[in-house]
Amino acid sequence: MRLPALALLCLGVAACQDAAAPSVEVSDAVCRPTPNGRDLTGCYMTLTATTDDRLISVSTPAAATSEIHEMSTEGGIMTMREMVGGLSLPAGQATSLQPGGNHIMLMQVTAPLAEGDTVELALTFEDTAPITVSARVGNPAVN
Ligand SMILES: [Cu+2]
Repeated sequence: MRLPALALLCLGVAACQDAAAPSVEVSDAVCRPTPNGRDLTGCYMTLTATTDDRLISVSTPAAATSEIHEMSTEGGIMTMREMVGGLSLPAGQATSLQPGGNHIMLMQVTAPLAEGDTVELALTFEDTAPITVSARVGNPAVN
């Protein structure tokens, strides 16, 4: 008669372990089109991690180089630069990459990106297993 209780206990533990595995939810992934022969563009998305994590790097077949950029103001001029150590993702908090702020920069884009295209972005995190997201090409929603 003890077997059913034991089986239930095991199920309970398995469920707990699944829930505890670090994961990141990605939504609203979008890359801007590359008109006029430009070979660089910005991508944006919202990331929510279940545990404190960091977005370490991004890669895509659509561009030779991808970097995580932050905006900063130096001498009154807005510039962007690669984020040292990646993007911090506090647990349970939606972290947005958006126009005018942090973004993913694709450089040396291999082919022009037009509205309606899709860009595969491979995201690497400190703790969470790598995730590939399909970003639509279009204009990001402005908040
Ligand atoms: Cu940039």
